[in-house]
Amino acid sequence: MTAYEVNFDGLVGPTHNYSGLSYGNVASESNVKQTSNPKEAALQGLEKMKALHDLGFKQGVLPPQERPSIETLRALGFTGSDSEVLASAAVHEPVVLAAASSASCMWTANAATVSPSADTQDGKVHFTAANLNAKVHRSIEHETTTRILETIFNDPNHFAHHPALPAVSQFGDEGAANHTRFCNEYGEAGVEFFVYGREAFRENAPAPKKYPARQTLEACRGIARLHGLSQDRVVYAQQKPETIDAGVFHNDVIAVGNRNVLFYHEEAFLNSNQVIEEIDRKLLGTSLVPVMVSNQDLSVQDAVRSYLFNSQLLSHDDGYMTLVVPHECREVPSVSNYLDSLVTMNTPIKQVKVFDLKQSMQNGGGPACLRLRVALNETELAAGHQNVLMSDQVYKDLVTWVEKHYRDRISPEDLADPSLLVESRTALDELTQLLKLGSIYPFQKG
Ligand code: SUG
Repeated sequence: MTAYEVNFDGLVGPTHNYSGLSYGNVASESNVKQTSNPKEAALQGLEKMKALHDLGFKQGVLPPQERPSIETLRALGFTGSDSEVLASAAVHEPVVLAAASSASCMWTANAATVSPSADTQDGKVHFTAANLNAKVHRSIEHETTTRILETIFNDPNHFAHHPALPAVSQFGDEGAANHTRFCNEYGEAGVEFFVYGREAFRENAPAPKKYPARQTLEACRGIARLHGLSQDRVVYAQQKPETIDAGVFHNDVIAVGNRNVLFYHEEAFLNSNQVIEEIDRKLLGTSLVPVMVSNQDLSVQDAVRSYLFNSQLLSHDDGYMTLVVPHECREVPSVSNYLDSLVTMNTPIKQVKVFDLKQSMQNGGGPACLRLRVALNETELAAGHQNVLMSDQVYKDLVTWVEKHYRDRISPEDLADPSLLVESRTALDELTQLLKLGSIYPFQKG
């Protein structure tokens, strides 16, 4: 049966802002307190979705979450009306208000880990929402993420959902940003590749010195067990600790894989050669094509600055691949030159497509951060919620919706504005009707 990779992009929420909440994420730290433009951010994201849909790729959209999260603020002891809760948080704990207001769920590569049915013991597609417990503002995403995924993939004959792993640092999990699947065809059994930043339970194991390693080996193993993956087709690899300290807070900032291709930087993994050999050995029906970028080609610093590896590697029917990169790749000369030579090399990557995603990029989110990949066969695709799949009409409706509800500037002080909460809820309520999702947000449940 034909199977596809469907990319589900996160729709940027109405509170998109720059609060510098992600220590270890260079862009987030360096753009703190800048004025954001949520309208532009959402339109940039939608443009990418529409362009990939127009190119014939399967594209879906995931709705943003309710922000500011009054629920979070109340759980931390703020009381009174919703406006009073906001006002009090702004005075007493502005950082907590910023965390409760972040639109960070737009980076759906961190929403969950997904294992296609061809890889799992029970033949279902498995989803585990990521606990994202390394950062306060992201740790509040997973409950709603699970609810949204259960709503979209709601047929128990085909889909299995697991709640996030226990939210402690030993099981820190950042979802698909650290997970790649290699295969011959999407519908055939593949190799699931889990990348972690540290081991929680082994003393003196290598770990970064400056920045946090958000993902643990123990979390990866837990997910592989939950999803019923065969150990014969799972590979674990550790990120180089120095690379995390250079700003590579997720593996998808230094490597991207699709089908039988792994595009990666020399400094991505500890024991690179072993890792490549193991993936190749476990891969059925094809051989791994490693496309390594060396230090000589490009420094890790330029990779972080440009987000070259936070690209989407997309397969065409004829076997060739397109690399979807952020515009910043054309602004860093070493990267731009590398891209020009890449398409002439003997690899399946034959085309580069550039997108302006600056609003998201300034928070450290490139093309790959904005999408969650779900490989589905035809039956599974038909069993999912159809109204979140991109079409000319859905695109038109969403652009109109953004134009109607979103602000074109948000500065840090605006987060305390009670009308931002009302605007956000009004917009989300209309969105759930537009996408026929029913009640998925706390405010809709009363
Ligand atoms: O978790 N930035 C996100 C970016 C996530 C990128 N995702 C992937 N690499 N897959 C993060 O660090 C910044 C929010 C702020 O500072 O306001 C933020 O959360």
